[in-house]
Amino acid sequence: MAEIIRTKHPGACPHDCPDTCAMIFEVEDGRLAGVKGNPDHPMTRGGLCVKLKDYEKRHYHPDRLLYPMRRSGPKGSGQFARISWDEALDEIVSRWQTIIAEHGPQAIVPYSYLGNQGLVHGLNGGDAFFNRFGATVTERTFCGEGSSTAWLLTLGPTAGVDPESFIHAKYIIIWACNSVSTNLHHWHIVKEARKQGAKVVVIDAYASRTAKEADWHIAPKPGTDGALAMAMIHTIIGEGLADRDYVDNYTVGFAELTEHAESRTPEWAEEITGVPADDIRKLAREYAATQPAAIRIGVALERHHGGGQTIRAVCCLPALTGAWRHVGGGILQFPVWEHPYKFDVICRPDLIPEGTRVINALQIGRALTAEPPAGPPIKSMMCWNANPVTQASETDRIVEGLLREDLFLVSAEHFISDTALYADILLPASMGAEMEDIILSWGHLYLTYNAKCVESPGEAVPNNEIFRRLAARFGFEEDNFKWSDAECLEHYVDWNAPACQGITLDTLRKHGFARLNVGSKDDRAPHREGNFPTPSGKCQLIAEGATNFVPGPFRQMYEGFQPGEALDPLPDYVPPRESAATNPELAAKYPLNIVSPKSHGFLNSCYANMEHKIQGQGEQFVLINQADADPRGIRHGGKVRVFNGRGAFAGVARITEDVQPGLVVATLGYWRQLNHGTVNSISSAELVNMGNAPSFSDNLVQVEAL
Ligand SMILES: Nc1nc2c(c(=O)[nH]1)N[C@H]1C(S)=C(S)[C@@H](COP(=O)(O)OP(=O)(O)OC[C@H]3O[C@@H](n4cnc5c(=O)[nH]c(N)nc54)[C@H](O)[C@@H]3O)O[C@H]1N2
Ligand SMILES: Nc1nc2c(c(=O)[nH]1)N[C@H]1C(S)=C(S)[C@@H](COP(=O)(O)OP(=O)(O)OC[C@H]3O[C@@H](n4cnc5c(=O)[nH]c(N)nc54)[C@H](O)[C@@H]3O)O[C@H]1N2
Ligand SMILES: [Mo]
Repeated sequence: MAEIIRTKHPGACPHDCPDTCAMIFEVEDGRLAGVKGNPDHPMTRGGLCVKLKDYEKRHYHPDRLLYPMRRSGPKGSGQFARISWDEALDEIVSRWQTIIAEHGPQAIVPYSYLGNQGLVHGLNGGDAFFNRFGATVTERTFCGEGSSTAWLLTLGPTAGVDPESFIHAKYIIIWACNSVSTNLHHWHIVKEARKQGAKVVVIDAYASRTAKEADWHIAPKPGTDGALAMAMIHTIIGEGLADRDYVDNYTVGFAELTEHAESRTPEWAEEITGVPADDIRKLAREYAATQPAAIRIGVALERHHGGGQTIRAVCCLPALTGAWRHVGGGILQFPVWEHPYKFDVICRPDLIPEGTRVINALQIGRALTAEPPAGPPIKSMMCWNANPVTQASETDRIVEGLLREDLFLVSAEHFISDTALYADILLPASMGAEMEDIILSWGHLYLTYNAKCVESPGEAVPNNEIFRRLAARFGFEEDNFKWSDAECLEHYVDWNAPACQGITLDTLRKHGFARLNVGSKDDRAPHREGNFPTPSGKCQLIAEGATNFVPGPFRQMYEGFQPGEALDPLPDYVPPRESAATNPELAAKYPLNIVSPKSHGFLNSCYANMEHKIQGQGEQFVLINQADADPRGIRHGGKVRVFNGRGAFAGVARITEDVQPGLVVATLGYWRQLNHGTVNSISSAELVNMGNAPSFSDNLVQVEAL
């Protein structure tokens, strides 16, 4: 028998996650036989998460979409028949041409997100095509636009503290981030820092896996963190704990912030947050006194109406205490700001016709039904790298929209997802090991390369090839549409940038990853002497002229974006929209707050259709406190229905002290096709007051036993 040879190739996890793990693909006989974490990578360290560790099973899953298909039954029935690529493309082109003739290209809406994080096949992969096409621009503010706006207003486009420098910290605050599940490869650095004496504080609405491992878990009511942060500012300034020398030299607005924070006492914050005033004082004192002190904020902090202003307040803390002076001191959001990607080349915002309308992806349900945007009707949508039916808010409306007989839906996918289920044409997309790319990271300071090492099964093709084929049919002549994937990589990274010094595409291909040339984790203190990339060059405690968003690559590169609405230039507590305090009428009907964070065992909705992953994660649960369960006749393990005016979903009750009275928690990702509704059936599509971010932590519900 011939010996079976296993070859190894550099890979990068393509999923939407800060870790962007460097992997090793193992190939046998032309098939992906296994994946390992790259042991040489300082963050991945040979480990992969429970989702990815058998990635080959996803590649060869029996349900994988392998051929183009056309709908052969009623919309949503799941009946499809195989067609050829030519037939699929012919149909798309002819349907779109008919729509263009009648309504113009803006009647067609692109819909994508971070199902794949590659520079070539990821988030921005179709932007150049649809911008050239003249389609409606869909702004993507799912994740991090509120926090990015707050960050840019306060600190500018800095990577902040290097996640690896946390090893030097002696006081670590993890704020609304469930690292053990969502940022695993940062968590082991935090654990090591703790071994070396750091105290780890987790601020989370409930006892998440991460909160349970902390030295101290602080549990504010959801959406009230702004009050907690303002009371910390009050205490730090009022008790003379501020580093006056740092403040005088490297910040603007200290006098205004001092005055503003005067009434934001810990007692005031206790009323709002439910956190005892003495705990707030203790937190502020310990944070100010222990250096280096590092804060890691999670995306979840932005998900209520005042999320942006909350993050502004938190971003002020390390400048007030001078934490930036130290290696391992400061704050971390998305280090992506120092990655040298050429988004203008990738997205080609210059191709967008002037005056093109913009709709928000989170509000697609409204746009497709009751609240169509001004301009031509939406007659077609193309969806790739995204699954709005499970992931976007107001699901029932989205489904209602996708069921419209006059809407032509094209879906490029790996599986018949909850969204693809409603497609008219399905296009099979390639997976990780089947296409070359550099995978973007928003959680570390490395470039990470992904080799193509196996052929796609069936007739699947990479996203970029789908857009190349469509561009050719429409006769688009720009270079973008002619570059091979490898040529794209040459053009999409600024290889001459100082951050790329010593790195070439060839060295990256060989080594799989490369640390950007931005200083070492052991001596990097980027704001030791100010140097904030803001208009003032200082940390902007007051941000004069602040508006409610700053456009960035995630939302859509678009030069034509109007500046947002004017915003309070000082950070403050802005209450949630849905709470007993702000909307008592609604709270009388729907008295419980709900938070719907990520599932440990799924990656957004990915993997939530794979039997063994569902077994690992367990069925959709609803965490509820005994005090809320008893009066509702809910018992542990019993079925419950969670509902409000927007919709309902079902789950299994888990009665636990992990959630405080008044709060329920149900995690995200479960497929609607396999469950009764999903968490997003109840979530509102209202955008928060900064960055048009989603309001997933700002929803009231009622729960009943079934
Ligand atoms: N396993 C796994 N990992 C993932 C993902 C996944 O789906 N599964 N998704 C990836 C993506 S896209 C992202 S954006 C990141 C997100 O990663 P995180 O930023 O960690 O986001 P979440 O898990 O949604 O929420 C984190 C924690 O915030 C808490 N929280 C929610 N609202 C509030 C609030 O108002 N105040 C406070 N103090 N806490 C609050 C939740 O209870 C939760 O424990 O994770 C990435 N990694
Ligand atoms: N309630 C609630 N809702 C949330 C959140 C929450 O915490 N709570 N989190 C929000 C956040 S932070 C985010 S980032 C969004 C994520 O929202 P989405 O990005 O829509 O989430 P995914 O479920 O990952 O959907 C990605 C889809 O792309 C497909 N895909 C993956 N790779 C490829 C590829 O290479 N080509 C093609 N064509 N398809 C591919 C996958 O199969 C999957 O169906 O969800 C948001 N929704
Ligand atoms: Mo996200």
